[in-house]
Amino acid sequence: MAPETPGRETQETLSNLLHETRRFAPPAGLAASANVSADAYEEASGDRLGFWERAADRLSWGRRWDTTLEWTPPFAKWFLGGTLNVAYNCVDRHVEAGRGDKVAYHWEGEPDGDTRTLTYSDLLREVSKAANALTELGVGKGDRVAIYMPMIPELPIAMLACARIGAIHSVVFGGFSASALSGRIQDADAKLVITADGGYRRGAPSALKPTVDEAVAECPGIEHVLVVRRTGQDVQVTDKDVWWHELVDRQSDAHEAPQHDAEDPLYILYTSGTTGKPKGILHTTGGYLTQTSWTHHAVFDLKPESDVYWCTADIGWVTGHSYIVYGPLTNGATSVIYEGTPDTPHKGRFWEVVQKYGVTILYTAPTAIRTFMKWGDDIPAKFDLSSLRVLGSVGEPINPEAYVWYREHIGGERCPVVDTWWQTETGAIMISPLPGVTAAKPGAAMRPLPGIVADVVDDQGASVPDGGGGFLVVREPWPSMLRGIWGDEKRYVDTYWSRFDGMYFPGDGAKRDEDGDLWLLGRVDDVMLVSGHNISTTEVESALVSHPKVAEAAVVGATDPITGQAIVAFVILRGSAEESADIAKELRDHVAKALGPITKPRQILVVPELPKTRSGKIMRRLLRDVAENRSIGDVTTLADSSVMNLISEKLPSAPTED
Ligand code: 6R9
Repeated sequence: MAPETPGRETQETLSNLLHETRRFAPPAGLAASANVSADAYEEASGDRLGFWERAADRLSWGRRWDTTLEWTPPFAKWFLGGTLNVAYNCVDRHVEAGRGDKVAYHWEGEPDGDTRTLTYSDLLREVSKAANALTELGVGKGDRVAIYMPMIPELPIAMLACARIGAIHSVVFGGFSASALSGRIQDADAKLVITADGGYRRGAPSALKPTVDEAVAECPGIEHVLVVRRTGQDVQVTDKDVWWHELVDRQSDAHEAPQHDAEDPLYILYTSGTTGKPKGILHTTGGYLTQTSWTHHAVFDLKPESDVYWCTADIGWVTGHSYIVYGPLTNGATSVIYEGTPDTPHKGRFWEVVQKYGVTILYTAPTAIRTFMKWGDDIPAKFDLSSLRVLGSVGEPINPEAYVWYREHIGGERCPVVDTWWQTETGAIMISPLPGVTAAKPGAAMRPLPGIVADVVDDQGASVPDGGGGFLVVREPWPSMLRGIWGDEKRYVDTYWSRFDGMYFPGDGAKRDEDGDLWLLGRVDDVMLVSGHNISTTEVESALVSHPKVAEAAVVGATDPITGQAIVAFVILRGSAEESADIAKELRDHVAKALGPITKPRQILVVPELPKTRSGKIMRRLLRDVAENRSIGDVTTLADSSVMNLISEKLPSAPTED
């Protein structure tokens, strides 16, 4: 998500307040056998393009490229003249190499006992049949296919079938409304929708097909709707509908994977941003696959023979695209896919899945980690988590306390935690520790990966010195970068490339500490201006979360007659903590002690929940509306809209600074 208006024009630098001294060196065994060692940084800084060429050579190419990078700012083309097939790289080549019996996906449905196992041979058969079915439906290279599905194996199969024939998929998260779906279908001008009757969510079947019917009624360009039968719910069958089991199951399981150009489109994925129409982020094949594959190998230290890898994201978000589907499959990984929510049928479900499959690498989001903290340490303690060896985090800044909790209660203090910064737009991980190399600091994404040139700059675009804060930028093109916004070149240039000359601006604030390590400080649109100081939401939230009674916190700046903006904090207490009368004072003093008196919140509200997007990011914009007593703005991207009522009710009674 990048901002529509790039930050506050008067912004100087972000204050650098948080001091964290804990360090966690890589475990010796992991360091000794790590896929990537410290040399990679030097190798890449000496010859960046050569480094990415070697990463691209980890893939199978039909024809090797002629030109590694053609850079006409801000338009990049990577591996020009090269041809490949993404699905071949993800599936066929492992089968051809004799690894057909290896498990690609252990799929765990939400209802107890509902599981499926797909080997690479199974996947090849299913993807080939689906590719033949798409062809029969008249879908060809360059056509757009909207995919609106629950987390079932047919979802990655549908994506890979599109990739195989060169059709461009646009996955729309299965929780979105009919109008969100029809808007995305129309923007991409898709001709086919792939969906299911429904999926399971919180213990009950939840219908998808009626939403698709409603959306498709607004989309005359849709020729067919291909429907997987998952829940067996009654569906209204229209003349555009085709059942997956009737069409796909009778197809031949032989399909020759054609070669596509390295710059042919692979997918569009819509991000909502803060305002306005969602942006259709466009990714292409060669560069995208190179970087998702290499980063998955490097950042998670994936050993395909022995690891069981689980990324808990929904495939409807970029994390699922890059780190459930494309990255892991190119590397021949064995992955877990879980259909449901972490609390169904009980709050230990994730740990039960880790124990059942012997998960060795777990990749999840800070919002989930903070929820587990809130539920209590005793829940993961009931399960055997000793198989785990690497833990990852993505989606938001991870508060140091949440990081330490994750390391201790999930990782048994033996697993490195990699905090990975990236975006839908960047396609793959950009800034992260390497688990066998980096002595990581809790809460820091540390360094740009080898081959990535990122920096922190001030308002004028000059690098800030060590110890300073400012805007995160990327100075050089990278292989998996977005190639544009579907149908809107101007918006691509305006949104990402106009704030700083010649640099990509992701919309995030960051600081570089005295050692030169990077800390992400949240969206610059959320930065608070208190008595002339730019204060990051992340730092104040992390200070709150470092209090033993707090599990989650969100802070916003509210207009204040004296200080310009004042800090208003919304906190969720840990399971074991009681809400006492003087909790607000206790927390205010705690923040002042951690970060300095200027960051002392004016108000602290204890709330049962925080407003989050459907991908789990806190929506501070809505909290600002509450804090400034405005009517609450657009809530359509909110996961649970009733949360706002619970929060608004709290405000009038909240004590202010005495
Ligand atoms: C992968 C993904 C991108 C935005 C990004 C930033 C935030 C993601 C983060 C992080 C701090 C991390 N973000 N990872 N902030 N530390 N490790 O989440 O993509 O949904 O497009 O969101 O998420 O603000 O700009 P996307």
